[in-house]
Amino acid sequence: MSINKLHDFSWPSGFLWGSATAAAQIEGAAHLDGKEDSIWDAFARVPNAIAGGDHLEVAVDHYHRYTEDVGIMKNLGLDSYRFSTSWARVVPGGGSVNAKGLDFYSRLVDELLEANILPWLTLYHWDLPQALEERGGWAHRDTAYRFVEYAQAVHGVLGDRVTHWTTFNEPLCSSLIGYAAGEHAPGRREPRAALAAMHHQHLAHGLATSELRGLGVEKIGITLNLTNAVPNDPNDPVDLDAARRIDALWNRMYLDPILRGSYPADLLEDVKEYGLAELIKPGDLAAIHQPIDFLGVNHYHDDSVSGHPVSAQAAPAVVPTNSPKSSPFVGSEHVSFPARDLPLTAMGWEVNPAGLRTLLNRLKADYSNLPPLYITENGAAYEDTVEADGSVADNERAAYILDHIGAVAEAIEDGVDVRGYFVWSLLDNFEWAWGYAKRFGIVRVDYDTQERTIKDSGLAYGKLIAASRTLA
Ligand code: GBH
Repeated sequence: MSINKLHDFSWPSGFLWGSATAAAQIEGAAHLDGKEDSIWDAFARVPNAIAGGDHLEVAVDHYHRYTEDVGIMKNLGLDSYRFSTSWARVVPGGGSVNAKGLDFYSRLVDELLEANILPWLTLYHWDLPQALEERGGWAHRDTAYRFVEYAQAVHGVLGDRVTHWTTFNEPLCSSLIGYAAGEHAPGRREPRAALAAMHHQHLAHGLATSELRGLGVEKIGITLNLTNAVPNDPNDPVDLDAARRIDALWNRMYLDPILRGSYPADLLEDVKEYGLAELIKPGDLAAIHQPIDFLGVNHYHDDSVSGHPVSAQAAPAVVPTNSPKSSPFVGSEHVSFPARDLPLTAMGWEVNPAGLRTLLNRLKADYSNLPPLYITENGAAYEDTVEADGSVADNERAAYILDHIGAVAEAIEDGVDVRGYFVWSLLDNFEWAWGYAKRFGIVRVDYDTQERTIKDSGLAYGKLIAASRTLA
């Protein structure tokens, strides 16, 4: 969609323009005011776990600069800000509540409301208290019950002001990449534990959703990262089977229990040797299958999938440093991801905005009870250069964002109920296993001075938001 057409597009009324971050990636203050280690603080101390030996101790110092950051959001014209609370700040040892930690979020929420920006809160964006990992982490069923207590604690302080609650961000990553591939915290390489983590996060989502609902929360949902798994050769049954497996593992393993109350039968078959079926206790699926008010969709790229080995072409890399590598593709370890003729971002991810339109239409077609959708993350890493005048001419990122927003507009024209778009990310930040080496921000952060500069992509996004308002 051309930029003119995009600026003239009439967005559904109330469409939310936002930007997203996550606690561990921006806050810093990793051991201040009672906060203790999360699994990411501990993981950062494992040699070679994180590129450049980077850690989360200071990050982009949002803990001390949140007032300035909210000012930037206001400048950009954002309707909403998606952030997460840190469990290790709120319930540091996994047991008693840290009032000082909660107070930070209380001040942040006040600042947002003052600026007329809707707080969009996520409870779990990957930073489990290390104390709970030491008791088994997500592989241990008990962690699901601890999560409900944590949700209650956050609600106790923010429930009077926060209306939009998300239980989990991308459980795929915090189960398969953290517990099977070992590329994310806690760095375990145990496929059985990864499926247990996945199931227990599902359970935690369901239990916390009913709990929060009972406490009177207005809107509750979950954010999933969804990726089209495209068969490399659509006429090759081996590739078709590989794409089906990856679709099951990446998309349907999350969508189906939440929206249909069951795991896909083909997935249960694919992962049979890893004991998922044996973990499911009577009542679990009913507990997971709670009505939700929205589904958050994080989308970055598609992948071409093959069942044949592809030499010299590894699986989409999460991090280059941590070897030996173990597979996140539990039960489908043989799959490969052949490169296609598409431009790539600095993460090596394909740029293909049409994939987002396809994905949104697929959700509508496949799930009859689909709640309203919000794009809760979409964005790109590029190697930015700072111009002599201090500006950042990140034209590729600007194009990536506008083209994907265009794909959302087309999906809306197709009849898909999409109600908001949050760009990832507001600020350059700690990109997990890549440390500070990859920049996703629409605002540049100078990591020496912590100075913030709105990049050209941020200016273009702000313009689009302003244009959508003059039409409304
Ligand atoms: C998001 O996840 C995160 O929510 C955010 O914190 C992060 O900073 C941002 O995106 C940018 O990375 O081959 O099975 O290992 C990233 C989305 C989904 C991309 C999983 C890599 C690899 C799947 N990721 N994908 S696998």
